[in-house]
Amino acid sequence: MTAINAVTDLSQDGEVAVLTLNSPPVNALSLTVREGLFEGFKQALASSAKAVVVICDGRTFIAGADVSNLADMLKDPSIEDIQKLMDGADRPVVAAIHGTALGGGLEIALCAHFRVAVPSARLGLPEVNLGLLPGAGGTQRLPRVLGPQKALEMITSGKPIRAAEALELGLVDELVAEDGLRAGALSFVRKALAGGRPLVRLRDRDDKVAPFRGKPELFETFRQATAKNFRGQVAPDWIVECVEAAVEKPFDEGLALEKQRFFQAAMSPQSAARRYYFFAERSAQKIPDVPAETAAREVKSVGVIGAGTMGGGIAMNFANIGVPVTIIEMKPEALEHGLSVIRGNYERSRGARPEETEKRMSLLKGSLDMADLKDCDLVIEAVFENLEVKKQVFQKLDQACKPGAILASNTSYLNLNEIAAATGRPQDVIGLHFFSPAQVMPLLEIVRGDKTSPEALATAVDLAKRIRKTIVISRVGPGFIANRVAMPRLTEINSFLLEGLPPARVDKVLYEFGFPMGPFAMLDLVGLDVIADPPGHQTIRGRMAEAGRRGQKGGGGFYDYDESRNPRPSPAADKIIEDFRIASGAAIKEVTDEEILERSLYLEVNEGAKVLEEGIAMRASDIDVALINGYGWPVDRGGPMYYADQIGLDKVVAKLKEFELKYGPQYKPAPRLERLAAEGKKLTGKS
Ligand code: 3H9
Repeated sequence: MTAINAVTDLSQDGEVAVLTLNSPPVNALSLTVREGLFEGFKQALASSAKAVVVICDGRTFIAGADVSNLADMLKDPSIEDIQKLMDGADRPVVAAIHGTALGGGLEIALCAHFRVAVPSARLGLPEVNLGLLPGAGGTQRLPRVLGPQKALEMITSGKPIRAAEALELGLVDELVAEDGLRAGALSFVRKALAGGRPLVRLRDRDDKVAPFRGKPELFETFRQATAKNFRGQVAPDWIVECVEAAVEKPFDEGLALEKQRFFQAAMSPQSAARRYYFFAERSAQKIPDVPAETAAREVKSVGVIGAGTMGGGIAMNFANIGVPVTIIEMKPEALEHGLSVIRGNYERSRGARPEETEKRMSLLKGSLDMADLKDCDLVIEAVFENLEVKKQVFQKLDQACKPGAILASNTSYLNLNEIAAATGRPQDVIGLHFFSPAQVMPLLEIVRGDKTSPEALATAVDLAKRIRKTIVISRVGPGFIANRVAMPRLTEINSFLLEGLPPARVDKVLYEFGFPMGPFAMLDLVGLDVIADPPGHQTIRGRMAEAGRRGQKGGGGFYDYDESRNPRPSPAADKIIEDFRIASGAAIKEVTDEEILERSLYLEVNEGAKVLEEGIAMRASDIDVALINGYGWPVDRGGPMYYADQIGLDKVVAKLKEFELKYGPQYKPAPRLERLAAEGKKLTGKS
């Protein structure tokens, strides 16, 4: 075996050269990796070997470009330099794939003549998730294997496909035994040599694209069908343009266009924000004082207290991964109703097969007796938000549950430390704050009480990954992270109305910024009666609810709705707003769209700075992860903390001071924000 460099080896197995890459964690295409591959291919092709296999050690095949250092991609050798060697090879080159062949990794594999994979492997071009498009020939070679329609779907969705599907589609030539990739690849290449199998250079293939030449309808239809999904994103349109070029133009012209678009995308603020988010999501899972090797407890069965909307949704998360759940209610009718709502949710979910619904429902057991929780490894309480009630529930849980069982509360607001103190095992008490609907929303705030043990935290993180939630760790404080940071913006809408701003105008400004909907449309969706007005302080939302306008679910809200829940302006709502404004003596103000946006967003930035100062969130980027996944903050903007850094904290603070004078003390800049601004620093760390 010859070491090519620190991460690449070249060995000879009979007449086959085996180029092995080992660059943990995911064999990303850093400069060292590219040097190893380039030099390795050069040597293998200069040797007497009759074929070359490229394979990776560790958990995965190459997972793509090194996203932590994209600028480094400009240094030679480039991926293209490696691909030219592969394309020019006069003997079979085989990519042996396990784990994930993603982005630049799949683009390297597409330059091999053949691909073999283990059944658990997945292949994809996920660049779009990072605001990018494939930049090493993916948009040109994939359509030449799959045809343009499937290639468009794969590249614009970014979703990897499984090895079995890849085999069916001809993207993979053979599946080999799960634990025998190297042997399988060698045997494949020997068969190819013995049979004189012709080498397939994808850049030369035309059969899958030729039938679509001169037919722009395919691309136009695709653009129209996906326009809404890709609202505001730059990369998807360029992907369609490049795939169209793969059909219409010679390979090298398509490649040149792809390269140009890739660099444009890489320079875009959107891609910078999405790459920031990629690492933010991963660092949010790390707890500095809980080492990664902390043993998580095994969770094989779960209990849920409360079969309401929240409890039912929580239970579904576990049934979906095959974990049995015991659901406790106080009354048989409530239990029956809760279980039937869950069944209905399963039946209505897309692509639901009756046998799947039955399988999941069979994992859910209802009970009226807490003693039935005695064998559960974890119990999540989801009763209504009342501290005394929750304390009583936890006292009972402490009696009913076995030692070592984790007792979790789904509280969205209350003091977890007080709840934990009601038990004799505060070290096992934790907050698991799901967002509604719990079976759909991606965010899970894991709330760490003062006495929560490292093992309980490690167990919660492990479990959250199993149910595929995006995690943020919060300390105890009212509203934790997401609700607390989002609240000032949602509270300020009352002032907007008092200043005479129509709900539709405010909603439009925030929608155009990238939120899925504006605050008024969101309140209508959630229900105007969900939150009570604070004592002695009536809001227009509260007044609407009193007047029977509860939102989409009944009576309309800030808008009226037709049967298909399409909103339209509501004279009745406008009258309530106007009467309220006149009664309160508030004067109409001139407010620009820019001010609506700044006031809305900077209130969140300011609250985020307070949450950081108080130590509720560990990092600014955790706040961004929480708001993106809990409140629909557009990922293309990176979240409120990142966004403020891009604007410049000095500018944000100056505006907050201006708004404080103009609109009131709610805009007073947080001390941490002022300090960072004065020091020329950023919330997200780097200055
Ligand atoms: C591209 O390829 C462009 C080309 O078309 C053209 C170029 C010219 N770079 O997610 P995990 C780190 S764009 C750097 O926790 P999992 C990650 O931060 C790229 N680092 O594990 C983490 O580090 P740490 C297209 C990366 O098993 C560790 O690896 N490719 C990269 O749940 C483990 O990650 C993609 O978009 C990277 N590319 O999932 C693939 N990937 O331990 C992005 C991961 O310090 N990656 N890291 O926190 C993924 O989707 C998942 O990481 C993967 C593993 C499925 C691979």
